[in-house]
Amino acid sequence: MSVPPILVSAARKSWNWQWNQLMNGLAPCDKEGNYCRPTSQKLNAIPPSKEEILNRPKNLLPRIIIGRSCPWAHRTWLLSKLRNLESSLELIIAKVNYEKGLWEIEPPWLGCKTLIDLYKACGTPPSHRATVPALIDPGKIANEQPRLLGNESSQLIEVLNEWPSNQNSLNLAPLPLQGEINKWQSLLQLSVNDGVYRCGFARNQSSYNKASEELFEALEYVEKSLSLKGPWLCGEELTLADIRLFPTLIRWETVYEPLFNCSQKPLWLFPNIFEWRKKFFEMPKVKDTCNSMTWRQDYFGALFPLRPNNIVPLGPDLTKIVRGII
Ligand SMILES: N[C@@H](CCC(=O)N[C@@H](CS)C(=O)NCC(=O)O)C(=O)O
Repeated sequence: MSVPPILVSAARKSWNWQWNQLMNGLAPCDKEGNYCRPTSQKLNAIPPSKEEILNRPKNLLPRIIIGRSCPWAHRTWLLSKLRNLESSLELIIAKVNYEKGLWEIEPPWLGCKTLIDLYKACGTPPSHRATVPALIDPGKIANEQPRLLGNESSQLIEVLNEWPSNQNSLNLAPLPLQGEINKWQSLLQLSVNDGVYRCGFARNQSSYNKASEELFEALEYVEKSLSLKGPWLCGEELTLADIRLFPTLIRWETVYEPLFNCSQKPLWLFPNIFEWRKKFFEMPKVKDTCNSMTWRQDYFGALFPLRPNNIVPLGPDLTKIVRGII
């Protein structure tokens, strides 16, 4: 027996109302329905000096707190791997608790089991969102009040690019390329990195269309630029510009295309971008930071209003996706 039209229409209206309530909490928007990412407060804490960091015992080293699925945190993880910071920066991988909607820390660090508790322990104001990535200095002696040194990934990767290491480390922002790196940052941050979220969290067709057009226009620009001057965004050298783009594009087929509707044109139809992504993925240590099953579980699990049936789609592993053999 089919459902009477009046019931369908009532269910639609009621579902739509509930959906908007849930989305108001998850993803604030302007009056046209465009997603507006809450701004992070810039922090101006000064990190300990290079000498001090290299002389600290392991348990008092600053920590970078990340979540595997978070693309913003992924940038900082890549920096710590590519610059061999393992001996001067400790890593904590927080896990999403889907039910409570918060990041958990296991085993607890500085007596804190959640990221929000850690932020509080650092004395951050209650209005501050507890997000990953977060760079925290436990202090140079035990039981000192820890300090949140930063939690804005764009800024943090610049800090980590200068972070001391006892091995020879890459410089991913050489002086002559800094202007170009900054230009890429302005283009990519809004249209691509945040652009995928603006597609996924759009409240109506026109806000989605706008975000999708801007996203694919920016990708066309990246494609053209790589064809004229590759293999990296700024030419011959891998830079922070590539680091900022990779976490978004490596999640494409796994999350952003199916869940955020980034489907205007498949990524494999951008051959230069596809090749760039494969080259990046195949660099030593990069694969260790990529786990597509965790990404699917976290995004599809945590973003309940976008996929209320809780089904996590299956799919091929990343090694096949990046090589285009799917
Ligand atoms: N501006 C931040 C954004 C970080 C961010 O939004 N992180 C998300 C995970 S992908 C988060 O921790 N959200 C938790 C929350 O908003 O409560 C950055 O670029 O570092």
